[in-house]
Amino acid sequence: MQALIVIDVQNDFCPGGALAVAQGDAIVSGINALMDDVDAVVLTQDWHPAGHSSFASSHAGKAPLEMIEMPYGPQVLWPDHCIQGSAGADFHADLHQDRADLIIRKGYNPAIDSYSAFFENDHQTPTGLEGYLRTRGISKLTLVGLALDFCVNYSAVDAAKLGFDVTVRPDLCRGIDMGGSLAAAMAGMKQAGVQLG
Ligand code: VGL
Ligand code: ZN
Repeated sequence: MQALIVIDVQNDFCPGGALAVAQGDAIVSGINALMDDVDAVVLTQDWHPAGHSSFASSHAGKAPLEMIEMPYGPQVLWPDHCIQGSAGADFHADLHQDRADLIIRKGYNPAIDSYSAFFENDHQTPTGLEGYLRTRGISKLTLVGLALDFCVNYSAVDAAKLGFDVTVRPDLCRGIDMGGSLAAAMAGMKQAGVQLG
């Protein structure tokens, strides 16, 4: 059984959004087409409470893209984005969200960011997605979406570590690419046994 995992194809990560990824909207039609080829479609949705600890605005004197040290390790600070219930947190209007068997939300814990669809950024707190996939007998995953160097990367590496057979389709992803993050992510995914392409 094979699942398509669509990472964070939300308005705030598309052009005009609060944390826009260049050409983030260019992948939507290709993702929709891929939904026909799989047994299950899972969407992830970045879903932060206002004042989330990953927002630069929650830390006096800090600007977006600066780093801070959190109890669980270094954390990039972001502009306010994907606030629960906001238009920015909605899926891109053209994404076939009605095709989703499961929508998994992440980043709702005020104190911990969650890039990965499987674990929060403490690398310990599970989202429940692993159990969902295993109990449905799904062992093969194709990951697409936003952003390639953050949430797609963390999700793919965690999935490979958990023993899933993981493919990332870089043509159906777009990246943020800050300070070489895209090249590092590609190398890290390859190292973890993720198939790219
Ligand atoms: C993401 C930064 C902050 C992502 C989410 O979806 O890649 N990046 N929140
Ligand atoms: Zn976020």
